[in-house]
Amino acid sequence: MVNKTALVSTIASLGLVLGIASSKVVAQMPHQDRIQPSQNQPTEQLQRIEQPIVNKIAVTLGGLGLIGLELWWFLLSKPKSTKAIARLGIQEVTVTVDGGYEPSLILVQAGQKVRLNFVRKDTSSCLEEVRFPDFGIAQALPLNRVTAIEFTPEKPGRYEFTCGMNMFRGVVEVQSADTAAILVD
Ligand SMILES: [Cu+2]
Repeated sequence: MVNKTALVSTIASLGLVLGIASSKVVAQMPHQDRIQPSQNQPTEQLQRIEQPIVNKIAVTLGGLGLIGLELWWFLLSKPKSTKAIARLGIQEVTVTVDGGYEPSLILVQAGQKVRLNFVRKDTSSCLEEVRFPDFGIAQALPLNRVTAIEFTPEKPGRYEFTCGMNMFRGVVEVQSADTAAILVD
């Protein structure tokens, strides 16, 4: 958390420095025009002086927009994780498939059966199949229906699942039973 905050402030200040630097460059533009006076008509010179002010505003707004985008990316776009709830010895989670997987990070315990209930709401053919290469699973997901995928992860680790074209990804994070107990306490 501390690292993330530090990273965000570093990026934000970098963005500010860049913004200031580029507005300085823009501010210097009229001077260059005076050093090298053009032999064109006077109306064109007037237009040249006006342009840097517009550029300055554009650069400032652009910089602020970039900073906002960076903050959003680092603070709000982290993957949604869900810890599986075990019922009758099965760890069950519903995964909504709509422009990706939600949740895209699923936390489970090792040595216990996992059941992921996929519900595909996305009509694109890209997401019509889900694959769990580590468990030898490739399953078609019919639209607007629950498709249960079951496996029992024996070893702790991160197990990726993807769409049929390897474009969208999710992760099943398997924790050892001991670690999971500590986290609950
Ligand atoms: Cu795909």
